[in-house]
Amino acid sequence: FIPEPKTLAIVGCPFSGGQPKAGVDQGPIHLVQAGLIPQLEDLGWKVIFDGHHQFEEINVAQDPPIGILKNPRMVSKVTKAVAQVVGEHASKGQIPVTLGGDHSLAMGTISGTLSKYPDACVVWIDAHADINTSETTESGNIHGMPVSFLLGLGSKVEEFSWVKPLLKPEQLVYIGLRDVDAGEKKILRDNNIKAFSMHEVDKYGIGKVVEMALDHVNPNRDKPIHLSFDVDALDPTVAPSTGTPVRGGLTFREGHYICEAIYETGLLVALDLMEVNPSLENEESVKQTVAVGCSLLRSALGETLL
Ligand code: HAR
Ligand code: MN
Ligand code: MN
Ligand code: MN
Repeated sequence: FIPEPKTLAIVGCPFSGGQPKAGVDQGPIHLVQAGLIPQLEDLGWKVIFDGHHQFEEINVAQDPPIGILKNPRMVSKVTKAVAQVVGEHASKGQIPVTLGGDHSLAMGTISGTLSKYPDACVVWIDAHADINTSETTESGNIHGMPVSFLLGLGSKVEEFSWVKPLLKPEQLVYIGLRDVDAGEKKILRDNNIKAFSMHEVDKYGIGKVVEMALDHVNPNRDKPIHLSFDVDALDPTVAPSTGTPVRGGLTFREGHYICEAIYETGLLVALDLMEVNPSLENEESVKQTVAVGCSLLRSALGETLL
């Protein structure tokens, strides 16, 4: 008897509309060209490559800012399409692995996951909290806002009415934060959202931090996990090619440890790797960042050191 291999669906999302820097849309293509698919097959997965979704059919002729939110119609339509694709893969029992693209995409991926697994928890690995509302955002870049939409915080933006506030604060935990806006700090406090910044990583060590993070969102280790990994959580010396690098980040091993520990729970149902921007820094930096991206994904999907 040969058991049906467990199946992954790679969803490439070459999208950059949630932030101003060109090139992050080329992230997924670089990750796949670096050999991601055979690397995951080598771990025993059946890998369905669902393509690089160009979202060409999404045509937004006029997209003036709403308040200061930039490209709101485009971001809304693309993330809605991503929610649909991710939800369909999840419904088939496949693990959607979404390659970004900017982190506004997580509005889609997490909506897709929650449509199939309403009790899933979200482990968000990032230098940033991405929880600005339309009231608090100073940049108007929607990649700094997806979590607030998922939680239903802030005043409603009609264009994003398709995003159902399916995530509750207790279903969310952050690791790696170190560049959080004042307005975001207040949101985290007011909503009792658990966050482990780099200060806690230094204080307790990554092993303890991951244990405490899972104890918070998944105390009985029985709920599905969506891991959303922004590559800028890593220190810029480890992952330089990203749009908003912040010094003092996770080491190579700390990043990988998080992925390994989540895999070990056996509860992973969806995975995002976001914000790899192959047009930033030099050729060596790009190679390094893309390689680290592939390597994080392998760790989250079962690669072990021994
Ligand atoms: N907090 C800032 C803003 O809202 C910066 C957000 C940068 N976000 C990302 N994603 N790179 O994590 O604009
Ligand atoms: Mn498809
Ligand atoms: Mn992010
Ligand atoms: Mn970030």
